[in-house]
Amino acid sequence: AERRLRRMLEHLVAPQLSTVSLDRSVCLSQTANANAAQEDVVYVPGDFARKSLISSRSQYEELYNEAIADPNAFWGRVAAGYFWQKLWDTSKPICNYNFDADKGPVFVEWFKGGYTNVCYNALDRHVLAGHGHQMCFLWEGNDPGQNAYLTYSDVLKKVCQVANFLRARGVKKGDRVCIYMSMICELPIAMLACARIGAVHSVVFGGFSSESLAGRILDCQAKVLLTCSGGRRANKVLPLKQIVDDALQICLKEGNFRVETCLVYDNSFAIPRQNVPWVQGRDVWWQETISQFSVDSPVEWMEAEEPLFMLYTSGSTGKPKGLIHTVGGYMVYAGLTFKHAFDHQAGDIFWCTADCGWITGHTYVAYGPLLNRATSVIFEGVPTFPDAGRWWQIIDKYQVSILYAAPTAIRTLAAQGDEIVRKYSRKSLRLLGSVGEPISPKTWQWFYDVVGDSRCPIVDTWWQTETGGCMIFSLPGAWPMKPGCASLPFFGVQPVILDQEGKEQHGPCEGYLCIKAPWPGVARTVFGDHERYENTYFKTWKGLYTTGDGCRRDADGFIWITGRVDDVLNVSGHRISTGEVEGALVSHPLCTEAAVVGYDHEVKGQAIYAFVSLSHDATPSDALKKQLQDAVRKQIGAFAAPDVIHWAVGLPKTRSGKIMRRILRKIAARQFNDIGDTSSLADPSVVDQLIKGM
Ligand code: 6R9
Repeated sequence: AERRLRRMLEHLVAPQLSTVSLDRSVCLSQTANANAAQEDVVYVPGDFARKSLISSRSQYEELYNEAIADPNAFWGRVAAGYFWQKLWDTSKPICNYNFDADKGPVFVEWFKGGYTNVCYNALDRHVLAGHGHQMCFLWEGNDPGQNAYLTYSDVLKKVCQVANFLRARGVKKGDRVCIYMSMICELPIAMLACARIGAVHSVVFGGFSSESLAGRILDCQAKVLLTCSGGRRANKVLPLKQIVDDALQICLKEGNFRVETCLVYDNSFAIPRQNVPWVQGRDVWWQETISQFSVDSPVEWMEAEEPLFMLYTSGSTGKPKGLIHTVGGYMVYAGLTFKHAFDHQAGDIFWCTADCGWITGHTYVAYGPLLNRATSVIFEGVPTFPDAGRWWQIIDKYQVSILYAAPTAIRTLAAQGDEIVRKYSRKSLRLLGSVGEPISPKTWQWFYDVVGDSRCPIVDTWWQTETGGCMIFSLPGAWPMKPGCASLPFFGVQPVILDQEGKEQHGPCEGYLCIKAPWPGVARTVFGDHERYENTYFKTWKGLYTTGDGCRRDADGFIWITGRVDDVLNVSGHRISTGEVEGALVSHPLCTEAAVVGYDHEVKGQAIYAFVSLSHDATPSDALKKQLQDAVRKQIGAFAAPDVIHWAVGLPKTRSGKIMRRILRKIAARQFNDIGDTSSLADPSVVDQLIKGM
């Protein structure tokens, strides 16, 4: 396999690009508004722009306008690039929808009546066309020296074996399968196996606690669970199977629900087999069992609007929602956004550093790259292990040409200085991408200058679990970039910016970001709770999809995402609900009330600040702080533990009892002179008490 990889790399290394940083001649004429401040604009390096798929704003505009004016032609053409066992009903509009909850149930349908299979399009299609020998996954383990290389036909065979196993265990189309694994190749393989047989996968990020996992298993009533014995992150061992066993205990106790089968990949790098807890009859070892199944497996043809997967995400209130993505629309949208956001071309080596437990991993580790027959790197470890040069070493090792990462990791690495980056060549890179949270101009510039040697454009991609794929991004090569700006909507995406009253604003403005009409990748419902889907996304502003983000539009028409406008926190790119953290805190017997806000954090972007009131018989102590943090670790996961716990005698509430988070945010940010109006508080003196208690 190593030799094969080396041979492939010889043929396929990305074109060598010049190191000229500012070739202003290429894109100058394409600026929407030549008055834009020069210092805010970074021109796409000439070499890149000359070779990019979309190389001008006018070319983009033509496609953008067509997608809106004639969605049948535009999306029909894109969808025709895939294999359909039966074509959608072309006598009807390609998209049928209602976004206005007053007019009846909200629904979205694309390619209705068409039958296809995402796994077939991601694997079989390429293998049948003679590309089975092409590298699919280049896997790099947590420890340097651990790697595995799988071609497209290798992956197809493994997927078929897992698919056959699932069928043998009685999994049928529409059944839910939960996946709880670390970033090994078997994770996307498991997802594709589900897609092959029409089972709905629900991947739960390996950092979630047993209680969170149990909640998700119960909510979707998963028939089978796929996991691995353990995972490794830096020097830590994640006892994944132990967490699974705890979760399944909770399912039994609290929901009287039993998962019938648990398939366990023996990841002996992490945990020796004899230390893995085992339940006879329910648990089976992956390697031994799967190898007994055939490497051929028939495809389940799926109607375009049947579910492909569900993924839980946090909102401002209540328990996490299991968003449903469907076969046809998601496939087409994941495929096309991958191609254009990353300007993907033959020979690229793509690396998305996200975990498959999040939407970014679903769309740009598993589905998008495979639908485009890309070769991609999958990395199990962390950026700083064994040292902060690991990412750059991996880039050189695999000749990565496109790197897609999160600002929080980029900030972590920037803090280590430039020297360790410069130790590595990084010559293979030609494009950089960012996702998950706003990237500050400072971090952007470091990424651009140091990591990309001022030679690689940066595509800043704004999107959400709900949107399925990238929505607003700086289409690489098409127009000059502005550091920190997501810029313009993708083909067919119609952003609308509303003011406080919900009035659509035109021209330069700031307000709430909504989307006017459906794109193929929008989530169709919340599993088991369509009403919640309607209430969360379609009731705030009539007839529009509400994103929950705020944004600003500048004179060039470029959109700058300013962050969440609801009670959702973004800690290191992880979406966390304030309500969930508060719920975990008040579950502690000594905590009577809790209010959680975010505050700016150098590396995490946002960190969690919790105001906690204790019952009268409790004494504040460091030990108690730790207990409270542990309560959050246990109920949600370590990544959601509050960084600061502030003992609060009282919380600032309105006379109707609503906590004024605006004030708490100011206190957490230590902006005491900027607290604002406190006259509507039931007891304004609590503010002074809180400040004194800092
Ligand atoms: C893909 C993903 C979605 C929330 C979203 C927004 C924030 C994501 C961003 C960004 C600014 C970007 N967000 N990308 N903010 N610029 N490029 O991250 O999905 O986990 O559902 O989070 O993340 O606030 O609403 P998800």
